[in-house]
Amino acid sequence: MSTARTSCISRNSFSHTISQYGCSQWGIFLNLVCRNIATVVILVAVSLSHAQFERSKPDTQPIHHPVPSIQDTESLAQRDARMQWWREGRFGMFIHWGLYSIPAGTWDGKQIPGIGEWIMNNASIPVAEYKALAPRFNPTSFSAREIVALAKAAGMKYMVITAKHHDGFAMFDSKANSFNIVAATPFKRDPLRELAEECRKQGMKLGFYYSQDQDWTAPGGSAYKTGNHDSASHHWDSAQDGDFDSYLHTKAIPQIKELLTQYAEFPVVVWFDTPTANMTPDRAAEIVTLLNQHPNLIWNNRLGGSYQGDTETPEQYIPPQGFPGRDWESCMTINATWGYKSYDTNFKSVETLLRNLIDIASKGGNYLLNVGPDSKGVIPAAEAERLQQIGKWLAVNGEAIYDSKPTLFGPEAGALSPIEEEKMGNPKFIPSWNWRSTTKADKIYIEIFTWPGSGSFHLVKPPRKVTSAYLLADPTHTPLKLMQTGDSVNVHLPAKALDPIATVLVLNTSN
Ligand code: FHN
Repeated sequence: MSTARTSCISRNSFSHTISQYGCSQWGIFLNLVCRNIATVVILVAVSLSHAQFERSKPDTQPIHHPVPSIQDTESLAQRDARMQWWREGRFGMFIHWGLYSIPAGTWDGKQIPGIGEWIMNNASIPVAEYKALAPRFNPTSFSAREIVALAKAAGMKYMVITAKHHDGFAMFDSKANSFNIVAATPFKRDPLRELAEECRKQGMKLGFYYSQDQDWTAPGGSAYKTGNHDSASHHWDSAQDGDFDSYLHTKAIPQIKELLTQYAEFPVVVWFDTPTANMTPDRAAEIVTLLNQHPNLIWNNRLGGSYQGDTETPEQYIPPQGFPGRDWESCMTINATWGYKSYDTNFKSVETLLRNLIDIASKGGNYLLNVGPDSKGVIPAAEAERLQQIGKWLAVNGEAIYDSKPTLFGPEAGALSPIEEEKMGNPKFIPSWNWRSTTKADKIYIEIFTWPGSGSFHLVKPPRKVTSAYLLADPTHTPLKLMQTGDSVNVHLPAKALDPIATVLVLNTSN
């Protein structure tokens, strides 16, 4: 564990390159996987114990922080209470929305490669030219009511919106800096305030993303290096040059204060991003002093300065084993960009999105699924439709996901390849997509993706005695025939799956 922690610090806090966030020390796991796709005869050798997926306070030496954070001082019970709603929620909406939705991936007539919200950096757009987008930003079709309602319909329990991304444009009413949606655009409305009101009305939790370190329009803000940008400052326009401390003290810290105080009970989450070497422990500690004044707040592991925060944040991937001992949240795009790009139609299928959610829940994590509203403030129809479909599945099967505990098995998720390697030279994890499992109290849920042709689901050595079984999508919960032979159990299934993507088999169990 301490090795993993060291690795996190070096990758998250002191890196100038974009990396996959989170520790990747999987160790030697998944030593036995037996699967038979045709019959779903699964020999479950419990090589992974339940405890490996449980989230608790890590058993590590505390890191010395200039200002102790809440995670350094609270008890395990206090931490569990603070994290409770988040752990139960499992599914959240990430919203990347800002000025970059106007160019939507195209600048000077050219399609700019890369993610939409990075267009300023990727196309080396001068500060004045980028700032000139603000007077053109008038997202009159933005409806907080509709967006919150969509998140609810999708079965999401919280949302996190970009209050300020790396382009430095604040999507809220900021007195600290006038480059914001209220002061600098004809729109003049504060979407964060409107979302806060709607979240309050509709019973949704609201969090704010804030790029505390990179800021490409404020003098002194950091920038990741792209192409031929200056090798020391990574800037592409002298208007970006300045003193990082003065950026921190005149913009980032005052704006974080505003975000923490202007919206009553929100934010419940602060989502920091891309710390660079500039975010030293002492500088991060100044931000932690503010965060500490909000004892229920949850914040991620991307503040920098060696602070670990509450949550690991694997980006665009699902860790094969979750993060033992840590809360975690996989953040993923619905197509290939976070911020809107008009020509990115590379949408993931509902099947993929739903399997991701189930896979993540089975490993004890949360799924933060991104949408990118356009310059009128509308979530593209292809994204909204997918969310509605996920919500339909959750309306029937949500019991297996919300507030669930991770799998009691493990090998069903896949195995390390004996031959294939990933980029770093480690064995490649090959996921298997037959089924996943979650648990709650005395129930074991088996989310079946590949319906067995054999007409039964077979478990060898289930970790608890199976007393009865039914399908969650069967409104009558008619008991399924069980056959116990030796130390294995066979559950008879109907010929056809009740859901083409995932049918949930519920096993009532006793110890
Ligand atoms: O650079 C950002 C990126 O634009 C996006 O916001 C993602 C979301 O996790 N975070 C950074 C890359 O890790």
